[in-house]
Amino acid sequence: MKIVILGMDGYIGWPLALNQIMKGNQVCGIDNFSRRENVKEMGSQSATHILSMEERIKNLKHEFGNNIDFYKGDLLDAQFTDNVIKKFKPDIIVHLAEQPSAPYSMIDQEHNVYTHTNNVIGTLNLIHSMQRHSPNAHLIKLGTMGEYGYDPGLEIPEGFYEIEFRGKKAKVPYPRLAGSWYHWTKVHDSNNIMFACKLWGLKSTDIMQGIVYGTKTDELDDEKYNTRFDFDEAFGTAINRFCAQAVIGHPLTVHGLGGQTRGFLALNDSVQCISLLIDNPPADGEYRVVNQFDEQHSVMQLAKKVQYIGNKLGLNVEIKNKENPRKEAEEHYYKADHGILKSLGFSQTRKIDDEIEIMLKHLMKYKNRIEEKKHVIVKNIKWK
Ligand code: USQ
Repeated sequence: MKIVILGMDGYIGWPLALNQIMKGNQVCGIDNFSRRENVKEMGSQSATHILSMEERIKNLKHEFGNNIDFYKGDLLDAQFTDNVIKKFKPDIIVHLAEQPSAPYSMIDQEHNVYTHTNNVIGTLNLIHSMQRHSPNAHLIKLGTMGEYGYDPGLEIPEGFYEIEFRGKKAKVPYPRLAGSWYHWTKVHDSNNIMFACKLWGLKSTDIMQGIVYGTKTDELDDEKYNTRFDFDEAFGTAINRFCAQAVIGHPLTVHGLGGQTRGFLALNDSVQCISLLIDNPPADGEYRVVNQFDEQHSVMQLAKKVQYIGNKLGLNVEIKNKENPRKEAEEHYYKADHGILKSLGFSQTRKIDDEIEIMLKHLMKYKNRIEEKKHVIVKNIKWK
């Protein structure tokens, strides 16, 4: 199969590219390297040492032959996007090329508008190019569980639900109640893609993904293939940040009482899920939504896990609650379906406790790189 991976330089894009090349698929990667730049803007760097894309491609070609192409470019450049889709004529397009940080989008107007432009307009350019040059391709788009939000206190289905209103029944999109400007960009994308499927008969899977954690996948054994790992306040997510903090003896930064609950999944399982979706497309014209996570925990439960496992490894891990810089409830009801991926054959390969141990041991090798940038751990980006 011919697969375009948009955002191939990213945390998930890179291990996914390795996974697909090792499966014998032909991969064409695209990236504008904005993640590297945006992390630098935060004053930070990846904890793991990562190679440049040029070096990564050189190593891959050396080991796996010429089944890989890479183009530096931006989805905001409609001509560039069009040229790539026209030239490569992919069977599958995996779209991971978005600004992924909620805190980054909340810094100020400029960061909010940048996130909206990058994510929403970039996706619009992509679906127009698809319609022109690859209308039969399967678009796999990374959305987020955060599109549903964490407020309504209702169970969450996978994308759609049945309602009865004034005597009539219908299956309609489940309400989206996102909690940051970033999360809203994903909602706008979802609406646009759903409409494109209806209008042009495109087929797409919209992934509502939970929080991904870890440094390793089955394909990432060799340090030269490391994927990035962020721990700054904007680009590091809770569990990855807690592990980086534990390694340098920084108290774990639990927001409020840590009562917010999320769905989680290991990097290896995120790659496994996307790979399953690649192999199992929806019908022509179908817009399919899948909820992609496997374990559910509160932030405080996570911090306690990192503390327990870290202490077992000889670290001295302290937890420190801090005032929550976000607009979030202290606690909330959370129960979300996630059966579609299981029905396609997904089964968890990494349990959170095991992966935390693997991650801590791996990050200990990079303690100096985390120490060097420890000032980025608390920046106090507030939801204003
Ligand atoms: N949190 C802490 N301490 C920290 C960092 C975060 O207590 O040092 C708390 C936050 O207040 C929040 C929870 O942990 O309640 C999750 O925050 P997060 O930064 O790990 O995740 P979030 O902002 O929700 O965004 C991340 C990814 C995003 C993805 C999303 C999936 O950055 O790309 O879409 O997870 S989900 O959370 O399911 O919406």
